[in-house]
Amino acid sequence: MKLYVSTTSPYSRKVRVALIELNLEEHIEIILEPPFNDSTSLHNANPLGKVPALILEDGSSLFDSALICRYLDSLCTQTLLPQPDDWMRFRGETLADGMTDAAFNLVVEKLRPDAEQSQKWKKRWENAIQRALKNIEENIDALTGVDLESITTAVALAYLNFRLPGFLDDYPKCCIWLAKFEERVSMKATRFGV
Ligand SMILES: N[C@@H](CCC(=O)N[C@@H](CS)C(=O)NCC(=O)O)C(=O)O
Repeated sequence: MKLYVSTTSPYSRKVRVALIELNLEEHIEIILEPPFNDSTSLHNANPLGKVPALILEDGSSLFDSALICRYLDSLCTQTLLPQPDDWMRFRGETLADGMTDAAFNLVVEKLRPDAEQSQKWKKRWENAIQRALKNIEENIDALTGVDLESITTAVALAYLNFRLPGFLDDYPKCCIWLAKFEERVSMKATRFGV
């Protein structure tokens, strides 16, 4: 299998961390494919033109980090998924993914020329990040295992530190929790931009 990724993409990192935690690294070739290069191979793998995208052995493809993680998980005896009815764990993963969406939108907006940036949307995404962080901070003591919720949360917090430093300053429990999670081999091996 082949996995198209970008080294600065939080969604790519989520899948790469999951890959390592599932001990599947040897079965997957990582291909660096910055999405804004608009390569035909990425477009063939993912019509949406986004990373990550996974090419399966039969040449078909899957995309969207959450779906790819679930597919990879299905190949293993161990699992990163919560019990099917553990809705609060799924909620946690969704919250972290949504915070990453807001952060990514904000980062991309800030890359535009100053005069073209929307102050309204920037404020909206900043507010969403702040509310999500408050919620994560309140619940982070329950995040003790290694699963898709904790992986997604760790990558989302690390992405804020990478692209939007300062956001975590008011969330000490998140900082302590992230520092501990970042000691994992899977996090060290997938640092942003490397
Ligand atoms: N929901 C998707 C989001 C993927 C995504 O937005 N990836 C970004 C890189 S971080 C991308 O490829 N963007 C290119 C674009 O928006 O055209 C996922 O979880 O995989």
